[in-house]
Amino acid sequence: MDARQLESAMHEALQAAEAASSAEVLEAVRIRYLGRKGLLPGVMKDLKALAPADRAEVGRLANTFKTALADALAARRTALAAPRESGTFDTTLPGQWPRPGLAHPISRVIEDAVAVFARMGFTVAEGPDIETAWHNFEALNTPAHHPSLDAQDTFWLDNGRVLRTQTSPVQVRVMESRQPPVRIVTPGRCYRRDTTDATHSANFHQIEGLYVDTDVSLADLKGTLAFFAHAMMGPSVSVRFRPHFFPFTEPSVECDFSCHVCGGAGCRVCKQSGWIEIAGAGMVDPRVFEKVGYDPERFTGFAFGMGVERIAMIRYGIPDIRLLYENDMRFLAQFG
Ligand code: 2NL
Repeated sequence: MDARQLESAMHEALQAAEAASSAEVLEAVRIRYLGRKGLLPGVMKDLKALAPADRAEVGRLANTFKTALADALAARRTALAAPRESGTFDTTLPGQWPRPGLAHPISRVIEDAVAVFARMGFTVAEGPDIETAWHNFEALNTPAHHPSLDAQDTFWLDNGRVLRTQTSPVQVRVMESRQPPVRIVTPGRCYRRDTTDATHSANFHQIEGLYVDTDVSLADLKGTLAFFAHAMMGPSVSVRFRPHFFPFTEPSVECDFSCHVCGGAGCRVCKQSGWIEIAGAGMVDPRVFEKVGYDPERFTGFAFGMGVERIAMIRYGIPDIRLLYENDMRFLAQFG
């Protein structure tokens, strides 16, 4: 075989390597040219028969052929093993499903609580986050010297207004705008100048409730919160009421739920007491009725308030309130 023939065989071989459609075809190309009985070993064996000048040229060309073909075979082998190029659409691949969205645990608790109170005839009322001192404090019988008015506890704005410290001002606004019967719950964001730690946040949420009519009693309050406890935490949870003080209710109570983890026997969650503090409540103080223009001789009512984050933490076993505000999907995705 002379140099010209060898050169054309090399082009053929390189083309065949580049066009090989499978690993098997590629291996057949290798065997045809580089195999023991292939073209190139044959050329090397026949070198001796050539004239010395031709021998040098054909030998050099045979070496170039060998290296070039080995490179082409390796490149094609890699390409055949690689995933399909983009642009080819593999209809057998599984689809990519978007992850379904889910409500934040704070929203979940608000939605569930509102649904429970709706079954007892309560509707939702909302109001502004920036409140007058009248709606946030004075109408609620909270005297000007009360510690909750202190600038250390409340965000006061330059214009004399406040970031509401509870959602009761929403209830004051409803009472100012219409006569009883009133049966409302007020979920919403509240603000206090608390230093952040595992159980405190300067921004937090509350749900308050208000029921005013003729002949509303403390028994109605107890029944309402007991129903809420069962619906929210399960039928085996019971409630207890202990005397307390709030400026806006008289008498005032604190409402505890029996521990849903140990059933009241005592555990880490309830700090061995068997009970968990959930809500503050009481009969609306007649002085509040006077301030909003309700006849305290004709109407009675109860009100209650509870922290949404606290209920979420108890319900889902969340150890630190800050986890609720970090928007970390590794945390939030657990509450589907
Ligand atoms: C608590 C205590 C409470 C109220 C809120 C209220 C509202 C009006 C009139 C009278 Cl308009 N009372 N709200 C009553 C008792 C307790 O909240 O510990 N909240 C987390």
